[in-house]
Amino acid sequence: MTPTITAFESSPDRGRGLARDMAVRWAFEEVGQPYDVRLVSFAEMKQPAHLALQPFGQIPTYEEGGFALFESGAIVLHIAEQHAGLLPDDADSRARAIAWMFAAKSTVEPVIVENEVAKFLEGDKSWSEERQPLINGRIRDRLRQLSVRLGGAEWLDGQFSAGDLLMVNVLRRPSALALLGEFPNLAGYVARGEARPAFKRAFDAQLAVFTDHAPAG
Ligand SMILES: N[C@@H](CCC(=O)N[C@@H](CS)C(=O)NCC(=O)O)C(=O)O
Repeated sequence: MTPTITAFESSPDRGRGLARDMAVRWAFEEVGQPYDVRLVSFAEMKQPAHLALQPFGQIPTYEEGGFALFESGAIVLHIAEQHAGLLPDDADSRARAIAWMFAAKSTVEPVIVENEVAKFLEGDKSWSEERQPLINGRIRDRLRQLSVRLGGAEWLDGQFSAGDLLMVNVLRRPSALALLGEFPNLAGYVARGEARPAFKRAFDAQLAVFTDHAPAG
């Protein structure tokens, strides 16, 4: 059965690969699994039918038959466990790849998202500008640590994995991208991820939601 995911009907970035269905689309493309997409409006995301799938009223969700899942990281892990190509066979390497998935979502992403929250929700506060260097400092610290660990390697731990997929996806967020010039090896890492044919197919599919349905004029 073809899995169905949910994605924004109307996205703040107009489908530039930042909404979190991007990682799920990319994972599907890496493993060659076709998928359907159900577009949801912001209002629908807060309705009981969607909340039953995603308790926080967000996208993406994943449905296959009677099975449903939420959280992009968990969905990518589910896809990676069901198909070859995103997790190594060797148990230790597999555990380390999963650790990088968690690192992307729970250690690197939060400091980046903090900046987005600060800009969009707290930008008008008197203390907002004063706080900015602290937020950027925390992002820079994480990027520096990641840069040291990556060193001259192509991927974080041997072959490309779901850990790299989520990490590249997180580093593509504007607040990280803005600092990547200071970390050439991370900039190269992101470029390698974006150059993967599966990334391009996923990116184009998300963008097509907005270009194909763009209002005339
Ligand atoms: N940790 C969640 C975050 C999901 C999330 O923040 N989704 C955003 C789109 S990228 C969303 O639905 N935002 C609308 C809202 O929170 O109301 C995941 O990775 O799936």
